[in-house]
This record gives sequence, C-alpha cells and structure tokens, in this order.
Amino acid sequence: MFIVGQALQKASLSFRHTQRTNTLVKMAGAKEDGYSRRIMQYMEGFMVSKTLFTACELGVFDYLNASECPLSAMEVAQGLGTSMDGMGRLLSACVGLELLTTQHSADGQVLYSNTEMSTMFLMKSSPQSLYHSVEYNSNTTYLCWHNLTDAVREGKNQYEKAFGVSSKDLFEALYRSDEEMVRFMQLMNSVWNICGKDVVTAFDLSPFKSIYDLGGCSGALAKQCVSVYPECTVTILDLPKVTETCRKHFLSAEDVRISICEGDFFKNALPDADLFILARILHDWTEKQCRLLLAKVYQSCKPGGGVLLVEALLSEDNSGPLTVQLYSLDMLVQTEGRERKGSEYTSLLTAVGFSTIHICRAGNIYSVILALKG
Ligand code: SAM
Ligand code: ASE
Repeated sequence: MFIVGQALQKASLSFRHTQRTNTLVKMAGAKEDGYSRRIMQYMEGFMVSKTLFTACELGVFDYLNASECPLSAMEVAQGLGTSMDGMGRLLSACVGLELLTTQHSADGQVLYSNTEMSTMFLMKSSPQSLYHSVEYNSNTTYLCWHNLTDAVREGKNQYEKAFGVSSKDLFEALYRSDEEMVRFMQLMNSVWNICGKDVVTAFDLSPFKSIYDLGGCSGALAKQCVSVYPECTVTILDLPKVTETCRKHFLSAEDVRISICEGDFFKNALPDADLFILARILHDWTEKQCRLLLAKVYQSCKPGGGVLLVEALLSEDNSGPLTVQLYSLDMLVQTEGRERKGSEYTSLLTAVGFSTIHICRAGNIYSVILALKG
C-alpha cells in the first residue's frame, strides 16, 4: 500500500510537474506571441499612417460628407477618379481603422459613411480639423523620416536629401516655397484649435497686459489669449514672409487686440513686454541658440514680467512619454533642436536670470512653463 501510495504520489507529482511545465511553456508562448505581435505592429505602423494620408489626400472624408447618403465603393471611386479595386481596399482599411463605417443597401451593396472621429477631425472644414497636419506629415515629415538612419548617423536634419534644399538657415529650408510655408503655418495652426485653450489657461495670465508671441506664426495661440484675457493685447512677432501671410490668410478684422510685428528674434532687438510667449520655439534650436534667445528675452522683460514656454516635455528619467520621444526624433530629422525635460528648460531659464519657475503639465501633450523676472 505504502509503495503504491508513494508511486501514486510520485506519479501525481510528475503529472503536476508536467502540467506546470506545460503551463510555463504555454505562458512563455503567449508572452512571445505578444512580443512578436507588437514588433509586427511597430513594423507595420507606417501602413496605418499611409492609409490615413491617402484617404485624406484623395478627399475620401470630404466626399462622403458632401454626399446626402452613404456611398458604395464604386460611387466614391468614380467621384474621386480612382480605380474601383484600389478604392474598395482603401475604404475597407478605413473601416478597420474606424474612420469609416458601413451599412448594407436594400440590394445588398456595402455603403460607406464617415464616423464621428473622421467627421470631427479629418474633414477639411471642421473647426478641429487635423487635415492640414495629416497633409504636412504626408508630404514633408514622412519624406524626412525616410532618411532617419542618415539623420541618426549624421546628427542633423534631412531637408537636403529629402528636398534638395541646401540652405544652412533652418527656416529658409522649411519655407523653400510659399506653398510649403503656408502648409507649415496650417500645420502649426491646427493643434491650437484643439488644445490652445488649455495652454493659455494653465496659468492665470491676466496680470500681463502687453504680450509678445515670439515666432507666433499663424496667430492661433494669440487668438486663444485675447479670447481668454479681455485686457491683454498680443503682438505676433515673426519673419516677414510669415507675418504677411498671417495678415492675409489667418487674421481677420475681428482680431482687434492682435497686432503683427515683422522681425528676426535672433538678429533684431526685442521690444519691451510684460510677457513673452515662446511656443514650440526652443525645441527648434540648439542649447546655445536657446540660451542666446532667452537672454534677449530676459533683457526685454519688464520687472515682474515673464516668459511662457510651451513645449512637449520628456519625463525626468527620459522614459517617456513615447509620443515625445518620437517628437524628439522628429526634431532631429526636421530641425536643429530636440525635445527636452522640464529640468533642462529650468536650467536654460535660470542660466539667463529668470527666478520663479512654475511648470504645468497640462494633461495633453503640451506643457507650459512660466518663468518670472524677479
Ligand atoms: N509658436 C507657433 C506655434 O506654436 O504654433 C509656431 C512655432 S514654429 C515651430 C516656429 C516659428 O518661429 C515659425 O513661425 C517661424 O517662422 C518662427 N521663426 C523662426 N525663426 C525666426 C526668427 N529668427 N525670428 C522670428 N521668428 C522666427
Ligand atoms: C517645428 C515643428 C515641426 C519645426 C519644424 C517642424 C513639425 C514638423 N516640422 O517646431 C511638427 C511637429 N509636431 C507636431 C505634433 O506638430
């Protein structure tokens, strides 16, 4: 009995052992499946981007929206002048991405229409439209990223290889044609329609009456400022070609408390102001250029005045957020700068004399840093 019992016990132990080993193997298998699935996802990420780019560029979302009723792939293909087969596959991939939704007609045809997501963010005319961001990413950013390996090897932006522009001046390369400049301005404009209000309300800016937005571009942030703070005036300072386009295409007669000043923030003296805004400026430039610009800002700042930095911040241990880690690579392929940590901006600010420094991580991707001149 005893022996049999032992044998049974042994057998059951070995059974349990086998079971456990199997479970471990299975778990390891599941984990490895997870790994390989993620690598595949990363690898194929560009297919998602390109599907989005192409659907926007062909005008799929605008065409579906202009139609009274859902449309078949054939109708969309005919309307936009594409192959029926290609359009069918593109629309189907958009359904997978939840950019489109389908229903069946009485005669069994598949009919497509926009989802809430594409209606809000991908139609050209929507107030929160990201259409121009998509367009810029498709026509410019994607081509620079094509040379990411070279950018990492050389440590510099890729305009020369991607577009054949040899200018040493960053914004001469960026604005290599008027059309390209307008597209860049539209890109810059679009994000503040979505999260500009959070940026200007991160701190109470009501004590600051005269505000200069250095590199204020299309004026999107200036508009947010005057709408939240009824007593302030905002002056957009930017390069002459930009201010001209801003006046013509982005500002209207209603924007009475916004004025425009053309100039070069590196070469010209800065006007005096209560508050300087530098939104997505410092991330374009090297440490040395940042220190130079911030020193000028400090000089022109009235006592009690300050500077407001708006940037995407890396965490202090550099561990994230992934979006900002990727933006830093984006700055490598497209600018002379990088994304930085809060402490790196704080060091730059204290080095030129700013004292009280507050950081507000405003929920979304952009953080706001307010530094005061004591
Ligand atoms: N602040 C805007 C925003 O966040 O949407 C635009 C940021 S964009 C990355 C940089 C801006 O700085 C562009 O509008 C560009 O024309 C302007 N800029 C670049 N170099 C400049 C200079 N030397 N003087 C004045 N503006 C400049
Ligand atoms: C810059 C930002 C960009 C300078 C050049 C640039 C972008 C593309 N080229 O300051 C876009 C950066 N990212 C987002 C989300 O807008």
